[in-house]
Amino acid sequence: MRSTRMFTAVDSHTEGMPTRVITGGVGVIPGATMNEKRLHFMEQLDDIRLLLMNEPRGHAAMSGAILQPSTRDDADFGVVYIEVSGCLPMCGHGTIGVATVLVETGMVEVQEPVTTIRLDTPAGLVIARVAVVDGHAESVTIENVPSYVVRLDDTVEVPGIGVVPYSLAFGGNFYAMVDLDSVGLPFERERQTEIIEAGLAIMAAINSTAPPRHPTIDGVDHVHHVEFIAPGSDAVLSRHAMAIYPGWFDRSPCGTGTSARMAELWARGELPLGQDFTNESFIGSRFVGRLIAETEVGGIPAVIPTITGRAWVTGIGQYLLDPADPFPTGFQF
Ligand code: PYC
Repeated sequence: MRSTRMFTAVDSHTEGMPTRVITGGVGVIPGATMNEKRLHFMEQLDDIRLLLMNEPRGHAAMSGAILQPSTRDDADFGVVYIEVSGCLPMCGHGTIGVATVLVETGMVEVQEPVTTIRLDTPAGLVIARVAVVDGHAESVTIENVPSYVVRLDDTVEVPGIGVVPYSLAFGGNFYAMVDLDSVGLPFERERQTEIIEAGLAIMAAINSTAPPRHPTIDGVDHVHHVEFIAPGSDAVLSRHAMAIYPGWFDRSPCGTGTSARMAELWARGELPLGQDFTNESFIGSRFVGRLIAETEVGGIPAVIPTITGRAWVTGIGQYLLDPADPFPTGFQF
């Protein structure tokens, strides 16, 4: 067996969505902050993401997280999120996966009933509180970065669809929230191809006419997620199909998307602080969110969300690159 690269990983899934936690093989990514590391990785080391996320080692909806030393004194680990579409500033299901893996593998000192892990993410400090019973990570509550609304009840002209009403919010990534009814599609997995096509068209239309820009995080300046809200959803229980660039659905209820949705409901006066909000994914798995504080981001009113979900370890792997492999960066099919 020959290999020019070897990465060690602990694979997990969070409410159905994979997180491949890379524990070795990348080295320390240059950068004074985790966002600088993310930007450096995207520019100089993206081949690693492609190798680990694309087929044949990954698949079209693959997602992961690279562990790094923290760049801040108040955090235990740093994280660079990777997925098929690039490097996210923050990923909720991925953070729940990372915290579960750190506890289950003993990479942190485990305390019962709660192990607190402070994570340095490109979007800011995220605190994970892991509920531990008999050494097992039962669930994880993450305290996310400040989330805020960019626009409420705007419209965008989408080629092939027409005028689409949407709201836009940030919860670690930017999310366009669109009622599925408004694009004439039912909340049915059989219609996933049409839903994805509508999502990609809406992202492209917003990005070409009115792209958002985070006021304090460099390089966070586009929409790659459309949260299609199912009929009957409200500020207590919401169901959605999360369409993600370049063409896949989140299997989990999407932690950063749930945060953006709670920021939207709060801005509408429908979700007060301290009230549970259940968000259900396209496969029926659930996160429970809650807003715990008001704050601001670059002068914009914002809220601090928490998200609770579960993750499970699915495997431990070593991913290799044979020098003769004809697909050193994998491929998408
Ligand atoms: O859980 O935040 C999330 C997420 C983002 C993309 C896929 N999952």
